[in-house]
Amino acid sequence: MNEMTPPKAERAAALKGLGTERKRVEDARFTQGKGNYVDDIKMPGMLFGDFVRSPYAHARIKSINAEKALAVPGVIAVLTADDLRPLNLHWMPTLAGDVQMVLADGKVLFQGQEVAFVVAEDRYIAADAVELVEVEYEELPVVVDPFKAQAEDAPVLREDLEGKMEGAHGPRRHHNHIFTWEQGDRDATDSVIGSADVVAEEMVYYHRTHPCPLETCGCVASMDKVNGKLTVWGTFQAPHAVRTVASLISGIAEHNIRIVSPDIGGGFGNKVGVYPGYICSIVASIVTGVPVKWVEDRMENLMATAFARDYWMQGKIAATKDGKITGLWCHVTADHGAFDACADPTKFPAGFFNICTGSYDIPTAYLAVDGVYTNKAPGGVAYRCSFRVTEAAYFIERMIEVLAIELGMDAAELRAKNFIRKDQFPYQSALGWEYDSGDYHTAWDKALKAVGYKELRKEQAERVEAFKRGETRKLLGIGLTHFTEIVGAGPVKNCDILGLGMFDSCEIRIHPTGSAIARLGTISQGQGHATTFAQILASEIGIPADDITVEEGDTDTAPYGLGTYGSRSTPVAGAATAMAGRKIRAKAQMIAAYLLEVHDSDVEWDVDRFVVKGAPERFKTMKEIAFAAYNQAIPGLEPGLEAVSYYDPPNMTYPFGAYICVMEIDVDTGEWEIRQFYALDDCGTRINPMIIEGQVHGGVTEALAIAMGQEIAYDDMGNVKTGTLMDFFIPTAWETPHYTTDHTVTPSPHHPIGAKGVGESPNVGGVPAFSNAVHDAFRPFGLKQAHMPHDHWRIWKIAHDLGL
Ligand code: PCD
Repeated sequence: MNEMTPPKAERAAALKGLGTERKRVEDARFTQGKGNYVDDIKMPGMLFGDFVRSPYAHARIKSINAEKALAVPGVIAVLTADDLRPLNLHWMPTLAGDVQMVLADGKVLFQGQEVAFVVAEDRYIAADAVELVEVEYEELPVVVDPFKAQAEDAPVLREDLEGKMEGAHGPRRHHNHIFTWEQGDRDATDSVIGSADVVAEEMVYYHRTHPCPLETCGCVASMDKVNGKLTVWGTFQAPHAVRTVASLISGIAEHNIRIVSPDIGGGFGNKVGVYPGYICSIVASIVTGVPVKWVEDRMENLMATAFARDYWMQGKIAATKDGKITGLWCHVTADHGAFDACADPTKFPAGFFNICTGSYDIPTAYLAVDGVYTNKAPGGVAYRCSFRVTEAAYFIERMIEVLAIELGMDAAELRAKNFIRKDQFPYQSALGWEYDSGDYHTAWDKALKAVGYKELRKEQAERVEAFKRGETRKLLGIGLTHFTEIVGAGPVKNCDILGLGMFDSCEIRIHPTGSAIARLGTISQGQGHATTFAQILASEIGIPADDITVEEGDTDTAPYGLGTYGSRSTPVAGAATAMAGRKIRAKAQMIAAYLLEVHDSDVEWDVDRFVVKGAPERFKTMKEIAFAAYNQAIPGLEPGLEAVSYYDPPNMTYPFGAYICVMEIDVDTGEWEIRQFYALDDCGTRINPMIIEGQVHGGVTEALAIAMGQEIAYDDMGNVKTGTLMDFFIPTAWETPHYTTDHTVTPSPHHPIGAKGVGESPNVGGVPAFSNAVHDAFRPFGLKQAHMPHDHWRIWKIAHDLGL
């Protein structure tokens, strides 16, 4: 190296690559109000659509009269199912292999269901006209309870399926039954449980909730009749999949459809599914020949688009007297609402719920999930969760607590006794997964030490005594959780959605002056991909992250990929980015060797350049190589420096974490206060520690919301009781506690840079940590199980029922 060459560390720091707390490049526009969201898109002559929605949860439609609405100046059209029928678009396929009404066809099945679509010159005219559409309903009996839905004499909800006893996931045994999904060994599990020293049994309910992103769902559809091209800007978490499905449904050739996801104000799984609003806007634009915008309001979002959870999980867990777990049995009753529109990979109708053996070495297990129709909104999305993983983590982390009570054992000790050991990885779970890597004991010990676990238990015991003596009315709960996530779907061999294989992609173009653009098949909704993917690349190709543009979300320019959800971007598209970077580097090596007049194998990589082995003063930087790639004739090599990688991951990644919540509870008012929240995450190699911390803060706050108050609740008539933000709990700075974050690093052995996902982990681990804290506070007084959300009233009720 010559004297002018800055030292390695300095050059590496200038790249702002892996492990750097690089500031988010997207924030310059977000903090200045310069983002470009769907509702910012305004086009000449653009029309607006708005829905007439059903006030009833179950009713027959006798008639729809749009005369008065059509008489309003500025109203262009009112679409009903009858208008869509000739196009065969009055029903649409769901992601789960079911079909769903686009507009009510003969009857409605949930409150808020789309009945008619009013198209008008502006949004306000459309909204006024919605009020004037006269719909005559005949009420039908309503079923909101998934157990009652399975009764012999329960009303038939899906008349379109009558007599169809074969569903998308096997046989249906009742008119409101969707599927049964079984995993594991039933007989062996029955026999282990039948002969165990100790068995704990519990019904664990994870209530219905909703992702509720800041920006609701919406789109602008624009059919250009001159060149035959349909462009749709929308809040899509998977733009390429939307394009393919739109092409298959509409018959428009795929190259004539362009799907663009502009900036997205939070997704959280809410923006994975396909909603009637998209179809109606597209049809309206094709018919009118002008762009049509549809953006739902907050109440529509909460009532009609993609709910999450609603799982009734019956469990049995068996152990020896000294606390070694021998078996796990689980039966889930899954309430899918009126249509099965669950967003899961095709072969997994209950998502990855079979990760429910958690972090524990459980030799024998059995799981059955029954999907059921009710008069509720469809959905079942992965709200900050890799397809039903939060339900699974909540289930096992509650079962462990219940078992600890049964055994009279400390719950931290019970966990440590049953963790999969470091030397057991890769670990084959009883329900079918191969965990890639983990070091649970190290994380657990670090967490317990960090919060001062032993002292906390002592304090808790003293508190109980003081309570009994009448000296305090506050209890102390210590909520423990050790979770294992499963993120990064693929592999294509077992993961697809509607037949589309779940790989992902990255395409890199190096410009002659040594800067670059990378395009990916994923789409950020706030995660900061433009920041972090440039960091992966900077470390791979030696070009500063600041000189790399990352672009996602436009199907005309980005390579095909399956999008962003299930924390799959880092495990899949992140891997593609590294692999494409390595292809760039391989070509750069040949160019450098040519320029340096040595053999390819005589140069070696050094941060941002190739140097001649043994002669460090002779080198070519990536900047020089990029220029030469375009401007110098190199024998045997094409000009240019570009690469693309389509990455099909060999396995998922298995991030994990140890979360501990210390909570004070006032038994007289049910109020809670979080004294301490400790979150240790292990997501393998960390790309940007600052972004990871932000992800953890956001995810734990959503977990706080879910565990402590957030809920989509229905009354017996099927009315949504929590359809506004007055009733649906969103934590503000006031309720949100201080979080302490921590980490260990156990790289994924199969990921090119060893990274696992992290975005969902805090939600997966957070919910059981909060809930277990509530349960733990009441454990000394005999509480075994109480349903979430633990709002003040429900907590007061626990205390009241225990006679406190
Ligand atoms: N990272 C790092 N490192 C590591 C990992 C990771 O750094 N190791 C980072 C990355 O790069 C990014 C983030 O972090 O940036 C995240 O990642 P991930 O985990 O891979 O994930 P993604 O795929 O990207 O994303 C997704 C997620 C989800 S799924 C959700 S729900 C949520 C989360 O993400 N969402 C959201 N987060 C968030 N954030 C925000 N801001 N927003 C939003 O929306 Mo689902 O399934 O959809 O339900």
